[in-house]
Amino acid sequence: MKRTQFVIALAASAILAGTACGQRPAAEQTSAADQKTAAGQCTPLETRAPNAAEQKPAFAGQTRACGVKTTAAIEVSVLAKGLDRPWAVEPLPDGSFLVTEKPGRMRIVSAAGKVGEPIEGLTPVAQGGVTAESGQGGLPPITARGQGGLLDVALSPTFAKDRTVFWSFSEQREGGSGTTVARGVLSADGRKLSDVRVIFRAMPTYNNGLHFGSRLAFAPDGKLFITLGDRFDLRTMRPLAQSLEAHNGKVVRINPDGTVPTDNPFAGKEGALGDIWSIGHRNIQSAVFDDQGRLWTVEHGARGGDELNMPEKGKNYGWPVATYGEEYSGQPISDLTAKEGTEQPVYYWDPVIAPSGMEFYTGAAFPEWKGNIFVGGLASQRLVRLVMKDGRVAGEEHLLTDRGSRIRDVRQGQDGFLYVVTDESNGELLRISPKK
Ligand SMILES: [Ca+2]
Repeated sequence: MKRTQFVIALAASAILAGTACGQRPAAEQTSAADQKTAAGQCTPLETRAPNAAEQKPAFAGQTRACGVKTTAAIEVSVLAKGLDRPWAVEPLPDGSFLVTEKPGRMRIVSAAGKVGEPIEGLTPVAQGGVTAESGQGGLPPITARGQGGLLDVALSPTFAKDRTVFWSFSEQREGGSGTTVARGVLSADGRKLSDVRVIFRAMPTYNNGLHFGSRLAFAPDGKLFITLGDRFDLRTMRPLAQSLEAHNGKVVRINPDGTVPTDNPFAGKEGALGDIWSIGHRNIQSAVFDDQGRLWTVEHGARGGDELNMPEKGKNYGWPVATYGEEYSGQPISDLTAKEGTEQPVYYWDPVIAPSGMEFYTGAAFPEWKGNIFVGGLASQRLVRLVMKDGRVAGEEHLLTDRGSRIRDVRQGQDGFLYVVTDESNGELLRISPKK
């Protein structure tokens, strides 16, 4: 959008909003919100009582940030519908979108919103917990059970040259399932994947349909980060989030060919999986790199305790030994919200947003959003906008609250608009653009 058009939109929104501060330019608006945070004088967006009322943040601004408001007028349009539980949307260089559907299909949605046929060559879908035979080319089947299915998709950083895509799924295995990542080459016409091969398998295999993770994010240097869940079960699986011998509750870092980078924190260490980057996570379905090359993640808490983290090499993010929130039963998870040797979240939510999908905004369409983080909300049925300042959350806004849709993923298109998919059986691909 040209600057003059933006100013007109801004002025229009100010009139519509009718607020005293609505007439100030966007940049000034953001700094005003920041000043309020610094002075501790603001109205937090969250006004409901926390589940774990006795827990206190470790520092000011770690939860319940100031409510902020986008000044530009926003237009939300339904680009496509009829998608079956879409889990990921990934903008392609030609303006179209790769979309995954949890039951086991990947499709291309054109820039105009036309939903394409399922792409051929993906792994077959196993039915209802039955161990299925390996599919075409000996590839493992996807199990679409519970939270499992076909999950994230990411383009190779060199997609323009090699047309390689990466995707995560819950794999049907002997004795259960586990998160697996595969790669393949998308044909020029976008109809078929070839040269498909598995590059990562989260272990151990476990027989349930819960907490698979699993976002894929490429670092600026081309390393692939995979975020994983703890597989939920309190006695058998959850404690493994602290173990270096299991992938439960980890962020993993690998080369795009599946090999382990030699500079990983536990590479070559006895009794540790060399692909582990960080430990002590619950279930991460949101991950993105910012413009400084830093990884950000948001993980699901239980009842309270969704967390924004910036996972660093070899560090421990606490789950389940030190954490905010409480069990779904109301019982404590841990007596501790902080413990030596574990990292504090940058920010946490109680009550939760139920996070899935994440984007770091760099576009020109909404200048006031530059450097903001967007997170999808499932149970909360909203798109969460976080204004960041010096590595902390300085303001929070909730968008799309009037639609009643579970937001599964959010990505920025090359046009600087945001694209969102909703987790519904008649799922939508939404476009968020400045109002003309
Ligand atoms: Ca944590």
